[in-house]
Amino acid sequence: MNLKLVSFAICPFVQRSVILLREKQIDHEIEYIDLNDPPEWFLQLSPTGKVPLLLVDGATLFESSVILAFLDESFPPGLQPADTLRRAQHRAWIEYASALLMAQHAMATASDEETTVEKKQLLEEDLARLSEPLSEGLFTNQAGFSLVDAAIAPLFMRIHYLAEFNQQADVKMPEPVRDWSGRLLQRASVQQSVLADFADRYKAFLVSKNSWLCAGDGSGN
Ligand SMILES: N[C@@H](CCC(=O)N[C@@H](CS)C(=O)NCC(=O)O)C(=O)O
Repeated sequence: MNLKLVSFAICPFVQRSVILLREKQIDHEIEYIDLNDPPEWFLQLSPTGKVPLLLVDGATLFESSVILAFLDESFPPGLQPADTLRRAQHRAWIEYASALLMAQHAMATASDEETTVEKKQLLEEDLARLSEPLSEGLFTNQAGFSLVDAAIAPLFMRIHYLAEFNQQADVKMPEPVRDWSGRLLQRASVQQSVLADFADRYKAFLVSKNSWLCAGDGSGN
């Protein structure tokens, strides 16, 4: 199978696929595009105008959660639960992780202090909801890594870097969620899922969006 992932260097949704490709050691190519000036061929292929796209022997797949499931099902052993209810629950929490990514993006790109504080609080409330399913072991499987892990790790990475850029961005997480984040950020597939200069690129992106947290001297003031 010939696989080409169409990427934007700091996109968390693309990063999910890269994590899984690395976790499963699947051969693939990556093509980076500039989302500010997307090439015509990309606009022709992507119905939503968004990355990731996975080109599979020339056919086009879009939506990161669909790409994750496709890769998992095509390259055994599978990481999804065999039980249909549990499998559906994993899918549901992957959707939830997408909403969390949007909430974190809203906080990171807020252009004033008041909005930043408000968005941070919303993100913290949403993160707290992960505690219960996590403590019940919903996301664990025999392989020690699930598609929920792949879907949420990019969120934890952005939360981590944003707090490094500005300590006012330090997001409160219940202990089980913080532990989960720590475990995932240690994982080789996660660490190797971004370019070496990811932190610089992420910060430059936020500055370009007029982020209050990344303004000026980096102190947020
Ligand atoms: N629901 C999509 C979201 C993907 C997404 O939002 N990608 C962003 C980059 S991180 C994008 O391509 N944005 C371009 C645009 O909205 O025009 C998925 O999970 O694949």
